[in-house]
Amino acid sequence: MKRGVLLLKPPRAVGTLHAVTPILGLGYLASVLREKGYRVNIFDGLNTPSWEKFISMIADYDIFGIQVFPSEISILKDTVETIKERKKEGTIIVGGALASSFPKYLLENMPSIDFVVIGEGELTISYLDKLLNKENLSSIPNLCWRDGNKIQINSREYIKDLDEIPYPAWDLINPNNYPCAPLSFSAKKEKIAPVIFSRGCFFKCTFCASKLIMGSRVRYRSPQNLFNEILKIYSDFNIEEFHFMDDNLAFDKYKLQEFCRLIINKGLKIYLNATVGIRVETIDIETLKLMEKAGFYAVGVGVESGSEEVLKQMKKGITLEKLKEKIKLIKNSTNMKITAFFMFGLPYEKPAHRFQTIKCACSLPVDKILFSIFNPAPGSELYYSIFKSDFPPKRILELDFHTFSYVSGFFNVWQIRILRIISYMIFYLRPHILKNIISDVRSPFQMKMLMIRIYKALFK
Ligand code: B12
Ligand code: SF4
Repeated sequence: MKRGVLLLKPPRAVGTLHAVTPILGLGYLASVLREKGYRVNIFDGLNTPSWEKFISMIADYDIFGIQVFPSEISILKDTVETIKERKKEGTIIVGGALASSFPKYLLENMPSIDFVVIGEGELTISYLDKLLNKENLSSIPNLCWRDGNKIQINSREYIKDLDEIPYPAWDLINPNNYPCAPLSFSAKKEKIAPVIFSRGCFFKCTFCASKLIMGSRVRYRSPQNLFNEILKIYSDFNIEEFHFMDDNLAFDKYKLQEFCRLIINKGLKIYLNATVGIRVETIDIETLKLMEKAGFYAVGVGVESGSEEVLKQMKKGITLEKLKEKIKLIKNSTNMKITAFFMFGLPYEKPAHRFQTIKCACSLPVDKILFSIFNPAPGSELYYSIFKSDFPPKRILELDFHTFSYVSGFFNVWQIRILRIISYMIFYLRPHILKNIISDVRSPFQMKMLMIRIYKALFK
């Protein structure tokens, strides 16, 4: 057995984030490392928000792989310092959304970090032996490292055949050890497992930086590969509900249909949720009917704005008319619950556009709406146009993705807050919508998460 690796997400109090679900990315990396003979463990600081517990684990490991999100710069600093104080000779590798956006910044400003990995980590981590021996580092894909005084950023590669990577180490991210706090808030079952069918997104929305991690070429696993994984989780862990983390699950409707047919033919009784969202242009009645028959009970749709002009400016790649038509199609041909996602405070948005958005949100035949506050995601087109030469911005440590870190010229913070509260009230204070939300609460923990979401929606 080789040296021990601890993969971790820094500890964070419940309530600082709106969802706590098995940490899929680290699950994938753990499997690859196991195949290479390493002893691996995962500490998910979102599920176990305890610094004491994290500190007590450090001594048992030599290599630390940390996942960080865009707003976690200061928590990352505390985490790497905590590790280095207790394990001087330990190797620290950082990956995830923040690492993919600011590799150079992290290596320049945090000397305790040994390596940064951009994009998908499986490829890089499979060379861990070489990496630890500092052997031909320039040949390791997606690796960022220090070469004397220079920072080297190796070429980026994406996994070509997703069926070649092993399933996540589900025993280390066992869904039974997680509370019922999915991204979508609601679930049919107490325990859910996140799964991902495709990686990458081909669209170019100006506010989004997803391609920095998974690239712009959409790659799917084979439907059989996904189906087998679901069967395994179902039989090994007794999990009957699966939430899709794909940026665009329906990009290839034929793959989605094939997966649905596998479930239907097997007669598997499971619940499925396209929680992150589907692009609706590919969706037709046949696909929708198959989805519902296979167990999909909810889908998310990114509408973003009620203004045709704003949709065009944000390069959404679809018209409002088409979005409305497809949402109606979902509503009229299935019983699936629909959540529509909107954005508040985009730089293009003038006061009239905001009112169009509120009007549109309240007129759509959907069950839930979510108004995200626009924050310039590091790496997105808007991020570069807003911060221009100041990159990464001096304010990087202040970038907080839960409150406003950027306010466009047309609204001040209070105007956006009040408009958001009013919009939520208009939408949610309708008896049939309220009844739906209340019936989704299945446990005291879920009630707590609902309260956190309401608090954030109103005051953050
Ligand atoms: C689930 C999810 C969450 C969950 C995470 C729960 C969890 N336990 O993982 C929650 C709700 C917490 C969350 C929050 C946010 N999220 Co989020 N989230 C996702 C989502 C939908 C799926 C993540 C996932 O499981 N992917 C599948 C796995 C396989 O990929 P992965 O996690 O990225 O891991 C791979 C690589 O990143 C890398 N990697 C990851 N960690 C490590 C560690 C090491 C050591 C190494 C070497 C490699 C490595 O290798 C992994 C395997 O390939 C993605 C979209 C997507 N499709 O990925 C968005 C996404 C990651 N989120 C995003 C954003 C913007 C946010 C928020 C800022 C949103 C907000 N306004 O609140 C917050 C961040 C809060 C914060 N703390 O900063 C963006 C990031 C964009 C960017 N580049 O900045 C994404 C890409 C969505 C998008 N389309 O824009 N999110
Ligand atoms: S918002 Fe969705 S569709 Fe647009 S680029 Fe990002 S992942 Fe793709």
